[in-house]
Amino acid sequence: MALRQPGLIALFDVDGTLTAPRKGVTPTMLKFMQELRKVVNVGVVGGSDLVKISEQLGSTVINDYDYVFAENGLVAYKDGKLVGTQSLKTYLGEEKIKDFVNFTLHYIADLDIPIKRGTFIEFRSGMINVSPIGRNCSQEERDEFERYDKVHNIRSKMVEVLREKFAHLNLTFSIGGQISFDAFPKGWDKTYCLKYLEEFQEIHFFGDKTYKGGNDHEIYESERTVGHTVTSPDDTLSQCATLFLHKQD
Ligand code: M1P
Repeated sequence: MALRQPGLIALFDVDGTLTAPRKGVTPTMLKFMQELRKVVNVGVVGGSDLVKISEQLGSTVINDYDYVFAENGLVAYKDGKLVGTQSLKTYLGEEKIKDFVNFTLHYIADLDIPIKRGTFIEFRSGMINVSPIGRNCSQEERDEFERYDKVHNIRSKMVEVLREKFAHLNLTFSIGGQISFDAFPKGWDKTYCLKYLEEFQEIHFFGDKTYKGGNDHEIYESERTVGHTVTSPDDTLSQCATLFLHKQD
């Protein structure tokens, strides 16, 4: 068996890179990741919280990879153990959070979209996730909202308003999924997880939303990483096989 290369890590976004958006990982990808782990260190970094990442990558996810970064690394696991969390509550304070939540809920209440469900705001450890349709919509309703949003720009218009209204909070708004967007302090994007990877000289990052405005953009552009844009989980698999596995032959 080839030895793992020290100083080298392959780091993967989740939605659109290891899995289809909000869908579970395929057995083929799981098996491939375990093969990859024999030759390089492997980490995953998702915008979602650990509950959702576990739904997608499996309940043993924190033990299946060398590093798992939930909420962009604001909740970080190494070798199956929690190594760091960042708290939005401490950073912003209750008053500012309340203003943000109140304004956002009023905005959503006034929004005329075909359907609304529940859980319009999800408060996470290091970010606030906002969904105009509501997070507990069905998969079919989720897909439908995504199509509707592409035509009507519900999320991007809402982000514009929030960005202006809460300019003093210095927040980043990131549309990384199908039905929602994340709001977090500047710098708490996916580059945040790099602080846990100081020992690595070569960090290969794979993501599908590497374009400006996408939630993989900052880490893809970071001088600490070698960025790779992928178009689907199959493309991830093929690019990684070429980069890391074939050269072992
Ligand atoms: O990982 C990308 C995004 O995945 C989910 O987005 P949505 O539910 O809109 O498809 C969310 O967990 C979001 O926070 C995350 O950035």
